[in-house]
Amino acid sequence: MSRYEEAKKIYSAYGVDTEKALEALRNVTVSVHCWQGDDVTGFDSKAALSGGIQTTGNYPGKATTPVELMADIDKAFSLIPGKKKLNLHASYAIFEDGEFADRNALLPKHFKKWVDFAKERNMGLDFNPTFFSHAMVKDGLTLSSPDEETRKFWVQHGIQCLKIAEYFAEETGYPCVMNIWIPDGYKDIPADRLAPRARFKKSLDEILNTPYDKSKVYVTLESKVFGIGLESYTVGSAEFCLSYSASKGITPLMDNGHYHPTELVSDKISSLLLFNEKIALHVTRAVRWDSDHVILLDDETKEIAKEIVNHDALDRVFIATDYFDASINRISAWVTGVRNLQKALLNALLMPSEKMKELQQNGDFTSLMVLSEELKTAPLGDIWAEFLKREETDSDYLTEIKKYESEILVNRK
Ligand code: RNT
Ligand code: ZN
Repeated sequence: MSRYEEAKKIYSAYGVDTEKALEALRNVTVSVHCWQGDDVTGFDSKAALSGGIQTTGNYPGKATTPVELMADIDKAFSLIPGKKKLNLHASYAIFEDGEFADRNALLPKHFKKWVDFAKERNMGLDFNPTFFSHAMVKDGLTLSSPDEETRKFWVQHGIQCLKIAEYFAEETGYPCVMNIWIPDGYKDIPADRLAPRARFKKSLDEILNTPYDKSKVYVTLESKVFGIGLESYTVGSAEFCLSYSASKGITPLMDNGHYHPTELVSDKISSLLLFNEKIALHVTRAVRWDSDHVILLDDETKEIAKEIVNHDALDRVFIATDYFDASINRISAWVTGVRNLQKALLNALLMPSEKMKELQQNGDFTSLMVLSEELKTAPLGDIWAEFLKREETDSDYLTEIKKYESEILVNRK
């Protein structure tokens, strides 16, 4: 009997159908962030990464052109099983023949190459306006800026991005999730916490009052607690973003690096599911701060996956990755992180969740603990290996990536 067949029997003794789990995992789409490939640099500006986020490390071989980034995405995606979408940032606009458009003048045509890329791969695109790494970020502020010229510039950027998101959806045939995150905040204690938030609210209204097709574009709003250099105050806090999303009928987005270290997104998902038709996630790994380390198969990733699967919410949660490690091979970072998220989902799909809920319901916490602990050593790896095999991604990916590194990456300028 194959290892898969053996493992299937073990799971079936727990009442779990591994075929059903594999089928469910096959249908999960993960929106993979493009910015792992070039340390969040983008192509539209020479400005350093700003906005209180940071990549550390200078591993050789970073993509510096659209052609390189696309090649690296292809390499990574060939080693990642399951369904993928590509998540782009506005700063990844591709200009041709010396043409240039600033963020407030970006047009769909500046993303045509990405659309072609996605269509050739029968893949959807998600999008993000880029409110950082730009000269018009004044005193760390964008949509909440007291300077009207600055604020208007960024409002226009948001409006242009909505048009681009709509274009993505129309061209690819897949809905586009457009996520708004602004870095705005203060290093030190503000005299007025209200006014910046009022301006942010007004700016969001101005962007979202522009008509767009809500069946094609899902606008999400991502909150945060603090950034580097913005330690004391963040305009787009959790309360602001949740309240705004609810009032405006857009989708809240939680990034699990954006909360106090003892606060867990896994505990927040159920509440949001009760009040929202859709919710969105940026899955990352925060080490002491929003450090955006590569996702591991750790307890919180598993618990996040469990909360999605357990509540039958795979079709209600937009799952995206968001991390950027420049200290290791970037393609390996991509592949390892996305695979770990998928492994966590598989782990959740392999739980007898109805039975476990029943034990809780009946107050049998003894049995629940024993079962939960037993499941931790069940043969997840054999089911995962079967998934890779069926998806034709069961090669030794590290060897492939090392080969790509020595043939391609190290020769980059
Ligand atoms: C920053 C947010 C945001 C960014 C990307 C690049 O703290 O997590 O999502 O990481 O937009
Ligand atoms: Zn994020």
